[in-house]
Amino acid sequence: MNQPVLILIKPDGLKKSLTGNILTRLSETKLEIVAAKMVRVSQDLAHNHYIHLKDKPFFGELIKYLRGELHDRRKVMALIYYGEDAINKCRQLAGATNPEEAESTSIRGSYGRITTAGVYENVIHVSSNPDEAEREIKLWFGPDEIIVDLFPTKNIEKTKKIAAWA
Ligand code: IDP
Ligand code: MG
Repeated sequence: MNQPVLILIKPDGLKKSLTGNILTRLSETKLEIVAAKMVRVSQDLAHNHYIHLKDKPFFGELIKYLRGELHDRRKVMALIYYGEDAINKCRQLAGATNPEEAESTSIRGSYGRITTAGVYENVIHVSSNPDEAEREIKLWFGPDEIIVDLFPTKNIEKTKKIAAWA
């Protein structure tokens, strides 16, 4: 079954210049990239993204990590890959959450580490199941930013000043 998956190259991945490397690894999946952008992560976005972990002792540090406060890189790269069994394929390549337990040839096994503050810096985020993928994609992307129709949309009236090229 074709499905979408949200991928984030986290601030440590960007700081370590791993973007090309990670995208090359992911291209082994033969999945299609249907959206991509650089994002400055707000407190709200980070909090909502990791809401399932909000009671964990490492939550505060995890939010700082995703926002780039630990790496002086206030950005992440967000992508949506789409295709057959996309979630499984990407999670296989990413490896286990704990980089020390991840297979050594996986992305996290190759490039991840555990900080002295105890956060797993594991270079990449991959949605863990179809429901999470849908929830996360709707947090990170609007319908207009994705080149295929993934989920139902509605039209809303919005009057807001936006920046345009001068
Ligand atoms: P996942 O990223 O493999 O789906 P989640 O359980 O969703 O794993 O955790 C989200 C992120 O929180 C992980 O990628 C990692 O950066 C961090 N994390 C998860 N569990 C721990 C932990 O036990 N200690 C420190 N950091 C953790
Ligand atoms: Mg997860």
